[in-house]
Amino acid sequence: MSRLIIVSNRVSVPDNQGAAAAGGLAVALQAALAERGGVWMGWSGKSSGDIEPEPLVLTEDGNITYALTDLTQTDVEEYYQGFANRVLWPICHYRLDLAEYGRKEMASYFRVNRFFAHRLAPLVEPDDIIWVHDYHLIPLAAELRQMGFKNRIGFFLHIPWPPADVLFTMPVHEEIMRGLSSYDLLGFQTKYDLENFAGCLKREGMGVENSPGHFSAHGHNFRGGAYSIGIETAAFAAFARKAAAHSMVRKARQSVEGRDLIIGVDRLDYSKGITQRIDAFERFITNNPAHHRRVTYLQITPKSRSEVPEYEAMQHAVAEQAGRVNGAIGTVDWVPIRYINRSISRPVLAGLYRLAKVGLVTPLRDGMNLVAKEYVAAQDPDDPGVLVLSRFAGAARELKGALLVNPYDVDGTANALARGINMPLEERRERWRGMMDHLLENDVSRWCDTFLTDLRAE
Ligand code: GDG
Repeated sequence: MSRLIIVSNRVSVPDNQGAAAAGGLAVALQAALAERGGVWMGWSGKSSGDIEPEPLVLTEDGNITYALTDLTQTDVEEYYQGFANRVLWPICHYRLDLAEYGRKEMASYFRVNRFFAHRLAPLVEPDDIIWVHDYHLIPLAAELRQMGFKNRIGFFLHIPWPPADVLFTMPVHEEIMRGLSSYDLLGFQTKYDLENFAGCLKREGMGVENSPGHFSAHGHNFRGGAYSIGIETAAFAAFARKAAAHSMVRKARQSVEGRDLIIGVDRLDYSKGITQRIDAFERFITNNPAHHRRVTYLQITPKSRSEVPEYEAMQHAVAEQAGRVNGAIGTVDWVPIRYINRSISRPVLAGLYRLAKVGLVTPLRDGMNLVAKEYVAAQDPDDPGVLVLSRFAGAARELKGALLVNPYDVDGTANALARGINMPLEERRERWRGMMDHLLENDVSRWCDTFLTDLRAE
């Protein structure tokens, strides 16, 4: 079997607690690498200041080699915080209003991709297959091709792909489309993202779709498909069952005794719809006085990308909003919203999912959303909770037993919350069983295997 090389902006190097602590995606990729032997290359997360980064730091772990590079401070600011997080991320999440174009940032994005290609090149052998992840590294295959590499190269996009009218607002959209056309296989989260990509390619005659999922553009034939990412379902379910005994989870259970728990878990990101969700929770309480003092909404929101101004502003906005709602509807013995603005450990998270009667997952736009899948996997089969899920998350295409909502519709989300909280046991069980069966069958190992099998096929 050919060796696998994975390239992603950040690399999940197993720490002394073992790989499992890193979460489903890292575990699946590490398993795929261990099976075939291989290399995982990416940015170390560190800056080399204003001097050229040292050569790659290689760490061997069994038959896996982790290859890390630093980036200069200018590249961290322009490539990562600038173009990746202030242009591609907002555009792919349909936030044209938040995209900040700058020539320096765009140039840095392509420069860093060339730098990655040059650092990777000495490690690549002719039979290796190369799997590139996410929006930071779209031009990587084009750079490798220019250097003469003929390897099979695949790309998986973890975030949504927008329609042409949105993408084309980006000044370098043609270069980005050209970059994607250099891969052999493009993986998207859903068929809607794939359709959007095909629409972008055809709109200005940049390429053609010869048959469904088979494209030609810029003199290269390639394929595209929908590969919805999963979680380690069975392992996470067992993990959540055990986590119920964790001391922090027991304390949490005691502290909500007699009240229903609603849980939200999101990186602090404007795409996750956190402020709209808090509005919906407040509306739910206002419209349903019977639930006043009878529910607790726990929102766990680790800080994310705080160097980017929009994220810093949001941090203040969410804290202020949660405080305002607590002030407006709370009582001396009831804090309606518990807001935690930092990361909590994975076992505690799993136990809290299981404790919650409703999982409230309402992104304004999301490639997939693994929280929705983890919430389902963590439930007690005898007494499962209800998933309230945004129709704009990729996961909504799969999790048919969820109560689907439009997160922009505050009343609609408030009504779904009421329906979820009051849902009879039989209906909860039936909805949950269907979703769980789907997640067991379509777990992250299957996602990984399917993509790699298709990438290997000529
Ligand atoms: C991108 C795409 C796509 C969150 N808070 C804590 C914590 N988490 C973990 C969750 C989950 C992960 O972070 C978040 O994954 P999501 O999928 O929900 O969202 P993104 O980070 O935006 O991921 C997304 C994904 O890539 C995979 O393709 O689904 O659409 O945007 O695993 O559990 N984990 C711990 N403490 C926390 O406080 N331990």
